[in-house]
Amino acid sequence: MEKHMHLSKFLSLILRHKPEVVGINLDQDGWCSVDELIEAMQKKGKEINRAVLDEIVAIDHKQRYSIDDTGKKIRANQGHSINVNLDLKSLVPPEVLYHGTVEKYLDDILEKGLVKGQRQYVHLSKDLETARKVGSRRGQPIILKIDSQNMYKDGYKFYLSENKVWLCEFVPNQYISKMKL
Ligand code: HQG
Repeated sequence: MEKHMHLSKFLSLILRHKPEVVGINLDQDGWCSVDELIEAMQKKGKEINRAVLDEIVAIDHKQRYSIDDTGKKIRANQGHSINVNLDLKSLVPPEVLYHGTVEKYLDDILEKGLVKGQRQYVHLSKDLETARKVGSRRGQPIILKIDSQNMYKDGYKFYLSENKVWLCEFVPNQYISKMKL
């Protein structure tokens, strides 16, 4: 198990979904004060301090969090369900991107396209292995190949998060194909 996994999951909940669980607010760009966050987590009985928080941010294998240049603010790099402005620039995507999911969603996805659901964006990856891991969170993974080159040519926007997750608003079904594994 990853070091501090329980704390890191709680941090994701606060910084992406429900800051209210510890009674704090995020600003419109998703940042909050590191000191306030630590104090609020401590009040909820969590054993956290600045050194532990810095370690969580540093060792996170997906680099889920950023601390700003002043060292005083922290935010999640992607994955939000609350509306925050990450100020992402639209970029030219790789020719192909991948999305990992599971069988039970497949018919819906092939009919309606990939939708963002609770989150702010649909999450895509440049490599197959990441997509496989994302799908595996829910069971036997299914990998979808996204024709991002043609999507981009057709005017769809793609963004790259600080931690290198490709994001878009929606993937229409004509750009999606199921990979034979
Ligand atoms: C599915 C984790 C039915 C979609 C991961 C997925 C990722 C549809 C689920 C990040 C659908 C949404 C995001 C449709 C999409 N009908 N199901 N039309 N369109 N779906 O968790 O991509 O560890 O919001 O296939 O590693 O699984 O949290 O998205 O199964 O990077 O940092 O609806 O979360 O990162 O699930 O995962 P999610 P995701 P962290």
